[in-house]
Amino acid sequence: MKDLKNTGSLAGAIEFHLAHSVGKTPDAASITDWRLALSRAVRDKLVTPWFDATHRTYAKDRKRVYYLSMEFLLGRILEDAVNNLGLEEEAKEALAAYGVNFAEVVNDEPDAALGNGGLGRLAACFLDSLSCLGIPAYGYGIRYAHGLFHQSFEDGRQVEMAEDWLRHQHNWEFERSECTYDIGFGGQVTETGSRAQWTPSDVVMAQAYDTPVPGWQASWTNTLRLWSAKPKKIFDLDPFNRGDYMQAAAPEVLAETISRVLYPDDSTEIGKELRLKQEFFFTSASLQDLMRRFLAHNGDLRALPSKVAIQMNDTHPAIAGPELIRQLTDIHGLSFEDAFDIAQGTLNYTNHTLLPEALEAWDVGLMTKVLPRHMQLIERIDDRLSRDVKKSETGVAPRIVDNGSVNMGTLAFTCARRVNGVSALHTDLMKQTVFSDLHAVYPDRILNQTNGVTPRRWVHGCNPGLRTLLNETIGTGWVNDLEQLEQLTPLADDAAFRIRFMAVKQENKQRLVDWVAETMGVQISPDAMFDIQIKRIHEYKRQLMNALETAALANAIRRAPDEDWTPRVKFFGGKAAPAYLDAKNIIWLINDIAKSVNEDPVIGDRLKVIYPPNYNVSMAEILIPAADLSEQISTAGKEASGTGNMKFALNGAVTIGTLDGANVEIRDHVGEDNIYIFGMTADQVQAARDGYVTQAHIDRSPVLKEVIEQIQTGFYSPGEPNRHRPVLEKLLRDDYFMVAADFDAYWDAQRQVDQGFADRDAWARMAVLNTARSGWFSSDRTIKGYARDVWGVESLLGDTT
Ligand code: H2P
Repeated sequence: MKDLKNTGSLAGAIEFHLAHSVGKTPDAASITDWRLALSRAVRDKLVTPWFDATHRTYAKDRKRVYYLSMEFLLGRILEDAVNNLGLEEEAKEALAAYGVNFAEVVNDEPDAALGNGGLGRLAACFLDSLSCLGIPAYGYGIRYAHGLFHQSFEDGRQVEMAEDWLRHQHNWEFERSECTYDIGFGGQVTETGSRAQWTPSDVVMAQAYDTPVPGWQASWTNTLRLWSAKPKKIFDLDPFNRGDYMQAAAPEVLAETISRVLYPDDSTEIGKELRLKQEFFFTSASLQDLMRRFLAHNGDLRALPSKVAIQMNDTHPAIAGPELIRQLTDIHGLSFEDAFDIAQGTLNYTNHTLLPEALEAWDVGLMTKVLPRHMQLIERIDDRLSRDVKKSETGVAPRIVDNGSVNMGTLAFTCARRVNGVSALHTDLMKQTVFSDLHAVYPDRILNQTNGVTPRRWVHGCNPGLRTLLNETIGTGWVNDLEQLEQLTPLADDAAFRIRFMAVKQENKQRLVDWVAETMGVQISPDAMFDIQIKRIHEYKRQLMNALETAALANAIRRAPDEDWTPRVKFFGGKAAPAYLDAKNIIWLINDIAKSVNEDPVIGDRLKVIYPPNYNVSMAEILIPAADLSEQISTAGKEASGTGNMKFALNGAVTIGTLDGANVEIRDHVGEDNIYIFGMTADQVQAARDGYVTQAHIDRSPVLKEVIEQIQTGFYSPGEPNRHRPVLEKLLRDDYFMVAADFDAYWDAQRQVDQGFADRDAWARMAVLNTARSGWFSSDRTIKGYARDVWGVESLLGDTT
């Protein structure tokens, strides 16, 4: 194939694009202009490997993976692409020739925040690993015009504003105006002969936008295809000519609403109908697209499972079951039974949480109104499930349609060949709790694939100091073979290496100190322990417990300031879903505690609390490399896996955590002497539910009691003692996540951490061992597991025949 590689210098390409794509001369160019020019120049370099990968997949007629996800939390793209292509030095030099700073240019890029948290970020890590491993794959999702909201604090309270990542040209994507599919809603179903015909009442168009996803050194490049909603008819000329511009624009506005915003997780007040439409919109477009690709080379629909593996990332695309069956029956004329078998052989489902509120259930009335044909098919799938239940003789019959709702978890499970959890503990709990009935019917279906994170972004990209140290110590192979980090294990006992390792940590801490000074105007000491909890704000993640412990520590310091305290800076970062009031109240309390602690001259540098607003991927890239202590303190049994926990350990932070999610596996890998585990296990949490009385736990803990009383009497909200009453009332009435029960164990573990950190040498050893033994948590390992156990696909890397 013709080499389209932009083989000229990067500098030349940047100049070219500055002139020809951006329309600027260097003297007039802003940082954003330089960014757009650099992005184009880098994107050019991706085109040849991208075409190559596509052609090789077609030529070999290989099985492809389709990862359907409502969320892809990509963060910034430019720096990652520059790193993956090995262009960092060249880019720096090219820009420096114009007096332009590379870091400033890459930091100008807005985050692509098309996700809420771990689920969306996992999808982004998976895209990276799929490309690095040379597995033919597409990510399919929604091109939201507005990603996760922008968070600011006003007097300590979260304020949300629409995010606007597409304000400037988005230079990574290729718009595919020719690639569109009709997506119907509502309407009627009629029967002609044995075939059903769905005539929707509303139709919008899904239009594709493609972003190439380069693997390490661009050896393979896959595609992220995001769908944007467009009207079938642009606007109504009649009302326009009458001067009724609003009515003229109505069809456009209505259609585009579908891909306008990313819904925040755990939001209870969402526009339910719109959310369901979003889910169907991208699922149907993706299935139509992959069927077109399949049919271009295959005449026999029965071959679909051998050529296509579809992953449903959570229940959000669970409508894929009925939609694929609809396409196979109503469009391609197969019988329901055949269509079901083909769909089920093709689809797989990942469960990411057992929290009941996150397992979607749609009202039957709403489903019937929005997707009448699908509702019919769901009933038939439910019958099929009942038949399988009878055959399996388990006696318990889970239903998809139950109590007037369509249970999407049960639907996804029934339609899937494989169902996986995201950590060993979570997968066990799936079998024992939420999916126990289905597991009894389909005992071979559930398997585990513990999450992972990409080392390209989460070490190589975000931690240049560690990258250099690793390259110098064990060579560069670790970047796409992370278990090579194990070679560091003996070096934990090498004093000289420990000093170098901690020097990198210190540099990263200094970088964070500077960032905090610059963005928040607060001075902190890089010699303090940096203790970090960053993630969505949710009661089960127990930021509240951390906040209460912070207040308790402040009390202890105030009482005895001259004691030998281990100085700490506690960082919090995270957003609460706008409708999740309890979580927003926790944010308010944290900010009030922060204010009181930070202003107290008696406490001084012994304790500081930093909560930078608008936590996102880019912020995580500054915080994680600088962490000494990683807070993973969820109620055991509630955090399905976690991925932040892995990023911290990889970057040499020591974890304080419960035996929850992947913390269990982190402990197994790093060794129990190199992690601080505390609190109840998942079984103990269950056992403690009966007769649980919050007040009894508080009464038993003078430390906690004091803090609760302070909050009650307005210590943290002078002049307004009732401000934080809702948090306390909730805690006292319904401490479902057992903050009070675990508090003392947490407090004790934190005091051990204080002692541990005071012995800097011993701490350094733990830090090195955390990095050395976290190689298993690469998403490359996870994706290899999916490829082998779930999808049955192979890498095409190295296969040049
Ligand atoms: C969720 C789970 C995490 C898990 C992640 C990816 C939904 O993410 O809660 O435990 O690691 O999916 O599987 P999060 O809470 O971070 O939004």
